[in-house]
Amino acid sequence: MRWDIFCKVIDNHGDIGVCWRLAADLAGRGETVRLWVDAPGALAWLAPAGAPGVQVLPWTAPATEAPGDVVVEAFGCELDQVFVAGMASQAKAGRAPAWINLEYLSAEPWAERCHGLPSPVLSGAGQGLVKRFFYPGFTARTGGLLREPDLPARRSRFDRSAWLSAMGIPFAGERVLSLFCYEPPGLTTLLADLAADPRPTRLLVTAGRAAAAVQAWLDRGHPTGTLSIDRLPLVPQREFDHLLWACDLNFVRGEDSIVRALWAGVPAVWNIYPQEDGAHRAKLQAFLDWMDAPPGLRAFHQAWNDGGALPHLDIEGWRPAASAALQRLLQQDDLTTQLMRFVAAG
Ligand code: TRH
Repeated sequence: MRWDIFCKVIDNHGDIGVCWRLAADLAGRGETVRLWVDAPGALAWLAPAGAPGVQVLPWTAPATEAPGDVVVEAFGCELDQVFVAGMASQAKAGRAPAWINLEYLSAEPWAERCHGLPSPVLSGAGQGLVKRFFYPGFTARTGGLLREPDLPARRSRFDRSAWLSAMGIPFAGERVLSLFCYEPPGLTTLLADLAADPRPTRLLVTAGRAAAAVQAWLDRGHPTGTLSIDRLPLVPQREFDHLLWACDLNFVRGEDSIVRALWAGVPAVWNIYPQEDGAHRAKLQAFLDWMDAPPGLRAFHQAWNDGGALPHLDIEGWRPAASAALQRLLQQDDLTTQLMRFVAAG
């Protein structure tokens, strides 16, 4: 089938990150995809090699091409009326494209309730058409999570030492952590704790806001003690996955990276995307509930995101919850499988 995925980059890298993964995963399964994006700049490092079957199109002017068989409106970005008019005329000809509204990820109970609901279009060029809401999620009654078919096999073949050495990162058996975050209140305490810990730590810091936040701490002259810091360049998504697989614990953020951290099967700490109305707090609690997170991991999340006394890292203690979460998810169909089935079922 021919898919049109529309993506508006609000900020950071999550919108395009999720849309690219979906586009590439669909194409990997033999689908043909046009990815319309208003700000494609990040794709230069996120997916420098592109993907066979995915055509990236600038969405800086109204899309006037004839719609494909499936139209995905990612994260409530609004389609151009001229494009919707094209969908309506295909519908009149008996070839109505499936119109999917792909939503943000949440473990809150409403994701199950709202997943799959139809939304009849009552006005405008699309009057009479029906969009359907597709909610990603962590349970069998949601649309699931993006997971390429070969991911578990690639993960189990992954050689951590070889990857670290190929990246030019020295490794002598110390614990390895990755850092991808905004400016979480708990960061400075974490850095000080790691520096003072008798066990050596290597912290792999991603480019951008995480690197700037760590640099600000270093600039204040804090001693680094047993903490070694390596700064990474922006790497393609595939390498980003490898980074998460190479670590004993991952600090992640946003939407896509927390999902990828789950696939790594090791503990993760989520710097949730802050929303002005504070809605992110309920979202974080729902995720920790679903994770069956032990009290120490919950307390760490609380302080990491909102401030207060930061508990010590307990990687070993948090590992069983991460393994169990991975096993639960592997029993469920991935998002692309479910989306294709949802579209086929009409
Ligand atoms: O960048 P994020 O914080 O993104 C988002 C956006 O802010 C979005 O508007 C918001 O709604 C959402 O969060 C909740 O975090 P996320 O979602 O993890 O996306 C980051 C992407 O960047 C992910 O696909 C991984 C990728 N990435 C790389 O591929 N290589 C890198 O070197 C880095 C640092 C990231």
